[in-house]
Amino acid sequence: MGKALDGVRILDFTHVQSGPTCTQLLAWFGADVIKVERPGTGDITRGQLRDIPNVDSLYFTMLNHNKRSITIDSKHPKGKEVLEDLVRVCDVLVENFAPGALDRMGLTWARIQQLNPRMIMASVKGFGPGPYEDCKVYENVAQCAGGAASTTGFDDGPPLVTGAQIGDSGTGLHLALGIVTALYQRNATGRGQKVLAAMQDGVLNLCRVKLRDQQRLAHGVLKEYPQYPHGEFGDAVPRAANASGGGQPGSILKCKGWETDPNAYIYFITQAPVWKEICKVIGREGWITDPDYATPDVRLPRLKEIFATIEQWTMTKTKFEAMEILNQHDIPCGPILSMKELAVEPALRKTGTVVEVDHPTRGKYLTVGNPIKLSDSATEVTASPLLGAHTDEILRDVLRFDDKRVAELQASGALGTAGA
Ligand code: CAO
Repeated sequence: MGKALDGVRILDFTHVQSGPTCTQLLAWFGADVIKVERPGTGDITRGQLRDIPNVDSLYFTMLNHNKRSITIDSKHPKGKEVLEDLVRVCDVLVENFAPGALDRMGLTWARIQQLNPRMIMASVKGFGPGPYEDCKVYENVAQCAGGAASTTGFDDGPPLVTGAQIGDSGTGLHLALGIVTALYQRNATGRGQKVLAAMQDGVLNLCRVKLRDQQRLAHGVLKEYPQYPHGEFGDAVPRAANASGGGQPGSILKCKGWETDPNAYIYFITQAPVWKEICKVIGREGWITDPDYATPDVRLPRLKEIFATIEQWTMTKTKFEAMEILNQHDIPCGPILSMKELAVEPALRKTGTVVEVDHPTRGKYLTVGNPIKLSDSATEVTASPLLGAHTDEILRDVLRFDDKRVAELQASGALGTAGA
């Protein structure tokens, strides 16, 4: 079976998390991803958060599957020549250096267009043009600057960041969409273009419901927020704890075993169309017709009490028992699943969302596979490359360098192999 992006060649100048998640997705869709790394150390994450000495970290391996690695010193004159040769034969250059780093390597947009007018140059930056455009940014900075932190957490606590890497992996996803869109447009125009995904923009895009609420606030308090009816609303969207971000109120409720298991909870949504069912399941049939509970509007000021009552029921069941019963009645809910539980979830293994990969020096480990399933472009997750594992192969097969040229380059130190 062919792959959706067969024939697309990516010059992958990414590091850490945001850029690598993007190019990993493209690799899973069939692109040939050539990861350029600094000789000796490579992507800094290879050595970060290591669990096994001298073995590429899980941080690195889980973000760089299905790629090839070439080591090039981009500041060495001969290294620069190789990079320019690669620009000529690739379709997309992806990078997430600090602002200005690529220009300092000599790879300005003007130079790239000269070398290859069809080249798409895709970048992740912390901020778009504006006062912060020169700033370096990491995940949590983006979560804070993009509006996620100010709207996450409990009303009486500080802003909170979320474990979901919406700044890095979220922006990588945005960038991947920008790249395939630019590739599509290139079919018609024959020209490349620049693609920019700023992490602040990506996080704000994912927080758009909160900008919605900011504007609703001008017309009155937010009745589905836990601050209503007794708490205070200021002039900015408050933290909504575990309230649902949509039109159907929801909350996290304790289940059987919560006293000892930190994840014995369920998310419960009091969706209006199944209100009758909810009342029957929890034994409060009276609420079906009671004018204080019968409609969504009258329930809003009573949500705290309603969820506390439902919790009396969920606490008599494990989260899986509750899930089973509630789903028989089409009541939307979801167990709070730990990473331990997700790692052994058979359905996720079956679909390839969680896969076991064999790595040449690490052995077997678990990773998250491609979460996007294409019926005509299957994903096979292969190990991340060892540092520089494909340097020779790429010089010979992609750039068509002969033995003499490869030997000269190796001797020059541009590949970090001088004297090796
Ligand atoms: N050979 C030689 N030098 C290389 C090289 C290679 N193959 N690859 C990179 N370098 C050099 C760069 O040229 C740059 O040098 P100069 O600053 O002297 O020009 C240098 O390595 C460091 O690049 P950097 O500034 O991008 O890296 P950093 O570790 O200082 O900063 C980060 C990391 C992530 C803060 C920054 O890259 C950034 O803000 N990126 C954009 C936003 C982003 O993607 N953030 C998410 C990161 S994941 O949480």
